[in-house]
Amino acid sequence: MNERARSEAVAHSLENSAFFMPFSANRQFKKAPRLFVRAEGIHYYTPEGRQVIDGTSGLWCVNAGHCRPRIVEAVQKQVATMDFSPPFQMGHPAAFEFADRIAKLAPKGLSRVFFTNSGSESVDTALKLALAYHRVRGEGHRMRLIGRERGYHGVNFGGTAVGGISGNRKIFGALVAGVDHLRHTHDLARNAFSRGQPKHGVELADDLERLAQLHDPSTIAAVIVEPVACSTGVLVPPVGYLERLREICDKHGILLIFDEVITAWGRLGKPFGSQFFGVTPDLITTAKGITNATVPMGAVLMKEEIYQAFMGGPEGAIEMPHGYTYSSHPLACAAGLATLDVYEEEGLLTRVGELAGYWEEQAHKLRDLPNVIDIRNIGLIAAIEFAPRSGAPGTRGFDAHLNAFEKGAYIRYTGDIIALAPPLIIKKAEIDQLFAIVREVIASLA
Ligand code: PXG
Ligand code: PLP
Repeated sequence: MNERARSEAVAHSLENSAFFMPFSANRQFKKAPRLFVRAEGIHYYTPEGRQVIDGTSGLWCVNAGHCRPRIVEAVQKQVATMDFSPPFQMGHPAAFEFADRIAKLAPKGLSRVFFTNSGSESVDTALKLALAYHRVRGEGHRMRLIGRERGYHGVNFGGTAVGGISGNRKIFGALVAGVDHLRHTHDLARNAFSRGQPKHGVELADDLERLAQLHDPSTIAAVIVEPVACSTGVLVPPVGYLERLREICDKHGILLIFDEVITAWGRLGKPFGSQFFGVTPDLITTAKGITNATVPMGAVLMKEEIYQAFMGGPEGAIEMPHGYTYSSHPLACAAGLATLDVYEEEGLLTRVGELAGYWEEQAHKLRDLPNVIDIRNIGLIAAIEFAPRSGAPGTRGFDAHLNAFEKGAYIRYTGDIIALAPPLIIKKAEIDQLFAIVREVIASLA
């Protein structure tokens, strides 16, 4: 069967498939599917055997590259030894070992780790921990949660509520009571084509002070932000912004949560983004690269004081009535431990420090292309924003995504923004290849 006939056969067979695809245009996709069947290193392979560069590390998660033998073998060994072990009132050694190794990499003071299975679960877990922490300390009046416009905190109820991407919220009703949002930090007029952190916008952090005064600071439990807001199209925090949020939180006894589902695990050249920015939150949510995405897993890291606040009751009492059937799943812990081995042996948690300058140079070379209204970058992340087509916003982004796939690169898009974040093992020559494809794609976009 030739390539075209095979694609048509696949397309035909998917058109009535039972699979309700997440965050996808189901009908459009099922008519013209884009499938991957194999992955290795920085590449995916289609059913026809075509090689496609993974320009976004899957969904910002395969930081060490695909199908790393060490991780594959660790998972294979674990699944044949103990497939599952109950996490409530029972344990298995790898869970303790993995938590301890994560805590060693974490910003100083964030010494305790709660396991979940995804970023969304990490976010809802962190929000519940924040509310419960205040409550056990006698500050149960702190019930409000503050997110930020254009923030993405996953899809569970808490995360949807504090999230600030309108399209992800508006059809789901009233969500969670007592939530408000800071203004976002996107400012093309002042900051277009910034390299790294934009210069303007520190004052946007004062929006937290405004909300604190509006609601009374003593009603606010926590503020959650992504250090770099990635899903919405890569909004890098203005210089001084995260520091100012930290100060305002300290002033009012508000917990600061950094959602590091994407910014952890070397993406910015440090184990955690908070270490890159030099601002330490009270809780960190993470997932994705924690297991190199081989097995789903997430985690919430917290300051010692938060953990200790729950340890005051009778010793036989369950301190935290929260957890998932699959919290600290043995396969996830095996994958996670092997992932940390790979990260450490290959220096991947700091490699981006050396690569980021080259990455930035190559990204900003696209500036001369038509319709490009902004390029922004930090660590091994870049976004290119296009002017919307008149009357058809979002179509340039989608066309870029499709066209790139045809030309041999998988890249994410949101609206008229494309986002690049390849595996941290990428070589300079491969960065050149990726940008060469992206250049051709943008040049061909009407
Ligand atoms: N918080 C942040 C900051 C995220 O980026 C989540 C929470 C939710 O994680 P889970 O594992 O429940 O999906 C995320 C996830 C994209 C894209 O292309 C980004 C995410 C997921 C899917 C696609 O921008 N981020
Ligand atoms: N719903 C029901 C009926 C359950 O029994 C459970 C777990 O026992 C859950 C939901 C939660 O599932 P999970 O722990 O996988 O998040």
